[in-house]
Amino acid sequence: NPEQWCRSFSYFISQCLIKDFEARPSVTHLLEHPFIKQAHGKDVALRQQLAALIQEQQEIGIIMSLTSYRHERINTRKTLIIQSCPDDDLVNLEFLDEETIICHLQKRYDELQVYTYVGDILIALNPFQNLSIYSPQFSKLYHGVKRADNPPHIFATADAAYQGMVTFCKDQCIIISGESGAGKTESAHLIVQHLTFLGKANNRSLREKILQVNPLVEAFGNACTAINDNSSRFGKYLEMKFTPTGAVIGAKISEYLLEKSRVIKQAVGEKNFHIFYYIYAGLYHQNKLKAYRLPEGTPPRYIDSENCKVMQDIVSGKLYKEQFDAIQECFRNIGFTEEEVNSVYRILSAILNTGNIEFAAITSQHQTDKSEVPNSEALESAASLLSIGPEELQEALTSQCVVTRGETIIRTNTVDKAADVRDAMSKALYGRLFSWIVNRINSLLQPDMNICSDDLYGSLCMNVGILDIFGFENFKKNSFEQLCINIANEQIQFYFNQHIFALEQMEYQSEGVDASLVEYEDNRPILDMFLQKPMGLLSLLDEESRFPQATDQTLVDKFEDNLRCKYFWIPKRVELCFGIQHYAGKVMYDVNGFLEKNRDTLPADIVVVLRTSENKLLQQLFSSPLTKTVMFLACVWPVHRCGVFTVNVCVQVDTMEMMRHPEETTNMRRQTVASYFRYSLMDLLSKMVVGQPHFVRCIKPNDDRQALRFCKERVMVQLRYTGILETVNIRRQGYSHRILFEEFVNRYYYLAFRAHQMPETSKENAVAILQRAKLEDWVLGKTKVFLKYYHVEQLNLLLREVIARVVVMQAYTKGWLG
Ligand code: AOV
Ligand code: MG
Repeated sequence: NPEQWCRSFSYFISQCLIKDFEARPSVTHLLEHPFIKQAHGKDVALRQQLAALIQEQQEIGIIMSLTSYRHERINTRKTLIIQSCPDDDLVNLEFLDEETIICHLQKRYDELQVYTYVGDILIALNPFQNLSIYSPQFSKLYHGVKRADNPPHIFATADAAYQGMVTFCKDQCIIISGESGAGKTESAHLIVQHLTFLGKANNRSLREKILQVNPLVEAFGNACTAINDNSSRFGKYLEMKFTPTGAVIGAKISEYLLEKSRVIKQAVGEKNFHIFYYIYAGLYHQNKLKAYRLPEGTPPRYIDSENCKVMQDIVSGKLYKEQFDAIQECFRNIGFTEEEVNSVYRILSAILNTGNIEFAAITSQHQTDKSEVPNSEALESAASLLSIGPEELQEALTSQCVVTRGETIIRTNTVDKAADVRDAMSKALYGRLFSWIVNRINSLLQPDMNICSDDLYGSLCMNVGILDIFGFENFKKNSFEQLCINIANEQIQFYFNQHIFALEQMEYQSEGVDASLVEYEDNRPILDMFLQKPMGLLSLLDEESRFPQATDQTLVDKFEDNLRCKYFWIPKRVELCFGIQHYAGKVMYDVNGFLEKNRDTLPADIVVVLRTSENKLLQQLFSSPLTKTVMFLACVWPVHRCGVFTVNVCVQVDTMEMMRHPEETTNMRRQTVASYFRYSLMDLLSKMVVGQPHFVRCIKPNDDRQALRFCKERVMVQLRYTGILETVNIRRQGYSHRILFEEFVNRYYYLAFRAHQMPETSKENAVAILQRAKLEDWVLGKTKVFLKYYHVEQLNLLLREVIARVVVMQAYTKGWLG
C-alpha cells in the first residue's frame, strides 16, 4: 500500500533524523532498525529499497515530514487583514507595574482586543459578546506564521501547539484556566475548531464528529449556576489525535469528577444538567412525554428547581427544543445507534421519574421505621423505563439486606433513609450513564485502524490535549463539590507555577546562568494540606467517613485538631464551617453533608435490582466497572529532571482499593469520592506532564456578564492571584526555552551548515548557528542554550523556510514537479 508506505517512510525519517539526528544511519543500520523491521519485516527487498532511499534522500525525508502538510502555504500569506502592534505583548511594556498593565488591558478591552500575550502565554478577557474574529478567514490567517505577524488570538495558541507537534513530533497540551465564567469552555471550543481546521480532516464527517463532541458532553455535564449559565460541572481533557504529518484522525476525552449531586438537588436559582430540560422539552414538543412516562403539567421534581420558571420556558421558549434537536443530531453524527440513543433517553426519563417517587411512614404497633410508596405511578414508570420489576424496585428502596455472621436479615428503611437510597440510585444512574457516553464517544472517535493498520503507525499518533476544567468557585454557600473544584484549580495553578517559575529558577541555578530570581506565591503548602497522607484534609475526611458513627461535627473537630496551618481556620461564630485561604482567595465551606457526599454509597440491593434489567445498556452500566484505565499513581508531584517532568509511579495499597467498585466491597473501606478525586487528579497530571504545555489564562472583566464593562478591581485580583504580574517579569527577563547543545545543533544545523556536513553537536556549533541566524540576547549555560520565546519562533520559521527551499530544489532535480 503506497499510501501507507509513504507515511511510515516519512515518519521513519522524521524519527531517526529529527529525534536522533546524531546517529546518521548506514544502510545496514537502517535495515536492522526496529521501525523498518516492524513495518516491512517480511519483505526484504522492500526494506532494502527503503533503506537505500533513505540514505539517498535524507533531506527529502525530513522535508516530507516537516512540510508536506503545508506545501501550499508557502506563497499564500499575502492578505493581512489587521496589523499587529508591539503592545500586543505585555512583555514589551516599558513600565511593568500593576497600574500600567491594568490600564493597558483596559485600553485593549475597550477596543475589543480581548487577547494579549505575556510572552508565550495568552491572556483572554471574556468579551461577553460575539466577536467576528473566529471565521474560517481568521483560521487561515493564524496558520503556521510568526506570532508577531498577527494580533494575539486564541487561534495562535492552537497553531503554536500544532506546529510544535508536527515539527518536533512531540505531544502538546493546552491548559486553560480561570475562574468560573471566565471563558475557559468557549476557549476550548475555539481551539478545537482551529485544530480541526489545521489538521484538515480528509473526510468531512470526522471533522464534524470531532466538533460535536464538546456540545454533546456539555449537554450532559454543564448546567446553569449562579455564576455561569453554561457552567462546566466536570473536568474535561480532550485529546485530539494526529498523524505525524499533522492530519487529524480522532479524538479522546477523559472526564473528571462530575458533580453528580446536582441531579438530585440544586441551589436556589440554579438548574439541573442541561440535558434534562432538553429532553423534557423535546419530548413535550413531540408529544412523546407519555411514551417516556413523564408527567405532564408539572415538570418532574428534579428539574423543577426553585425560582426557575421551567415549565414556562419549556412550553413557550424554543431554545430547549432546538437544543434537543441539536443533541439528537450530535448523537447521530458521532455514530450512536438509534437503540443506544433510545436507551439513553429511557434512563434519563427513569431518573426524572425516580425523583418523583415519594415515601410515607407505615406506623403499625410493632414497627415505626418502615416506609412505603403511597402513590405508585412514578415508581411504576421508573421501573418500566429501567425494565425492572416495580415490586423489586420498591423492595430495594424501602429495605436493605444485611449479612451478619453468615445470616441474612432484612432491615426496613425509614422514610428519610428510603429517600436517600432513591437519590443515591439517581446519582449512580446518571454518573454511570455519563461515563458510558464518554467511553462510547471515545470508541467511536478512535483513530481509524484502516488508515493506520500496522502497529507502527498505530503507535505514531500524536496528541494535542486541551484541558478545560470547572473554574474556581466561591458562592455564598460552598459545599464538598466546591472544595473538590477548588482543589483541582489549586493543582492547575501549582502546575503553572512549576512551569513558569520553579523550573526556570532551578534551571538557571544548575546551569550557572545569572538571572535575577523572581519571587512568586508558591501554593504548594496549601496543596500539601489537602493531599498529604495521612494527615491531609482529604485523608482525614476519608478516615472519618469510615466511622459509621461519625457526624459532620466530629469531622470539623477532626480537622480542627489536625490541620494546623495558616491556610485553614474554624470561624468562631458559625457552626459546621471552616475557611480556606486558597491561592485565589478565601472560601468558607459549609460541612453539612460532607461525610455523606464523600461516602457516596449505593446500596447493594439497588445494584442487584438494576442488574436484573433487560435493558442492555443498563446491564452494562451496572455489570462491571466501566473501563477506566487505572494507573497506580501515588500522590506525587512532578519532579523536575533535566528539563522534563517525570512522575514518580508507585503502587499504593490505597489505590488498589479504588479499582474495586463500591458495591463489591461490603466493609466500610470502600472507595470514597475524595480518594477517587485524588486519583483523578494524579491521572490528569500524568497526562499533562508528558506534553509540551501551552497556557491560556482566562480573565473575567466583570461579574455582571456585561460586554465592554471592565472592572479594574476584579481584573486586578485575578491578575494577582494567577501570578500574571510575576509572569510578565519572568517572561521579560527569563529564557523560556532551554535546549541542550546537542539537541539544538541537531535541530537547527540546517541554518548554518550543509545537510551532508554533519556538524559536531558542540557548544561552538550551537553558537555558530545562533550567529548565523542573527539572534541576539541569548545566553549559554553549561550544557544548554538559553533562548527567549521569540528566538525559538524565529529559528523555527527560518528552519521552515530553508527546508521549503530545499524541498522545491530537490523536487525539481528529481523531476517531481515536472
Ligand atoms: P468557564 O468555562 O470559564 O466557566 P464559559 O466558557 O462557559 O466560562 O464562558 C461563560 C460565558 O462567557 C459564555 O457562555 C459566553 O456567553 C461568554 N464568553 C466566553 N468567552 C467568549 C468569547 N470568546 N466570545 C463570546 N462570548 C464568550 V465554568 O465552566 O462556570 O468555570 O465551571
Ligand atoms: Mg466551563
